[in-house]
Amino acid sequence: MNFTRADFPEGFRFGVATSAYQIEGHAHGGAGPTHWDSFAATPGNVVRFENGALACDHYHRMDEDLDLIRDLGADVYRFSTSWARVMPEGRGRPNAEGLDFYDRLVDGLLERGIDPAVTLYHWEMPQALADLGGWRNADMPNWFADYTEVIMGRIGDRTWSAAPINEPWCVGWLSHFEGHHAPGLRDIRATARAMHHVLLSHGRATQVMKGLGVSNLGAVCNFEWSAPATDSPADVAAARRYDAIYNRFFMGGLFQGEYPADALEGLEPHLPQGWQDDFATIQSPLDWVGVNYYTRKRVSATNDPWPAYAYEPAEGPLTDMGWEIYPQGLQDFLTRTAREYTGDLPIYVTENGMASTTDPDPDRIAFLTDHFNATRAAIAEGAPVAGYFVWSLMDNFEWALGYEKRFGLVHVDFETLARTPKASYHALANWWR
Ligand code: IFM
Repeated sequence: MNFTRADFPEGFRFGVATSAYQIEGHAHGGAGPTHWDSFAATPGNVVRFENGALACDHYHRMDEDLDLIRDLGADVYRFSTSWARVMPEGRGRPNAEGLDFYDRLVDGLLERGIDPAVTLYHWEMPQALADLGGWRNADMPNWFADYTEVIMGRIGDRTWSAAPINEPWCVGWLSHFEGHHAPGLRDIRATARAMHHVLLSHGRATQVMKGLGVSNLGAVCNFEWSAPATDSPADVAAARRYDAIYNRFFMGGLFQGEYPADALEGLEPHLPQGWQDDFATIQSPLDWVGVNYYTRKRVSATNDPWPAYAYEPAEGPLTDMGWEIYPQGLQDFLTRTAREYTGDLPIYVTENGMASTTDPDPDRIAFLTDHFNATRAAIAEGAPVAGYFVWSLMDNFEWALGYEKRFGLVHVDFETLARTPKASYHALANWWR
């Protein structure tokens, strides 16, 4: 990797990202059950019936992991807090052990000179709230606001940045329409409500954090480039619909106070009453926006009811996820985000990386090199990109795909839990340190 820090704007921050359920080991430390535990316990949902009970056992190996981040030379560590670890029932009694854990995590980062970037929800909903309908329930924004108050009341004085919810598309669409993630629903009404309540919860949490004096607040969305399978008007329109649902719905809500017409076409009849009145909260001003980017999809039209599209097989070089390697999409999303939604607001690439079992991993080094170059190209075009965080620090629980898909810069042996930095880790350390 032939970069130096001087190849990026002054003050540009490099970092790595993880999430609670994917690394911590949810069985430890008094955390309450989550909908991912029950989803994973249902045969057919997760490969080899795996779950996050032990994961990387980061709960007990935190110091070793923080040393790895320090030795990598990362400026920022993006992690998430687990709602069910902080409040095992989702509401009411906080878990002192859980709060202490995140307190130690933040202090451990600061002691090592690393900026803590927290996300408050990265998918493991407390089961007690899932039992009440989870994101479908109109009370979710209130419960989420209460949780925000508890966790950020404890660590918000020392975090560098905070974002309420990771990847609203996955929380809303992937989990309630496609059924691939917990709670595994396939229901358009549940989907519409989840998509809207996620954004409203984001807004409520942002207001709570402002009230607490927490600084540097943002939103983290995932983006997937949408390419029509052919030039036919039907495929072009199908790709537009995919783009509306995946990319423009959330950015429209957060930064324009409206949802795109081609998403409302199918979702509007199922949105909660009075949804138009919620944009004042959803649009609470932010200090930055996070772009999670991995790939593009080729989309074709079908004769089914809305959204009437199908995914075509990916072409070209693929990662172990079967995702096309398409760095141009990152450049295009970074410039489009600034141009159409956020103007001068700093943009962070809050996740980017590849699944590969190759070790040593020249393929990951090439992938990251291409995506760093895409980021530099976007900056040259005027996009105010201020940082880039690799997904992920170490191999971890890749949700429905279990432990088979390895995104880590650090190899984890899931028998012994030994951590071994890969070639990509050393390649980054060479110029980050
Ligand atoms: O592992 C996930 C992460 O939890 C959210 N963004 C995408 C990653 C890779 O699939």
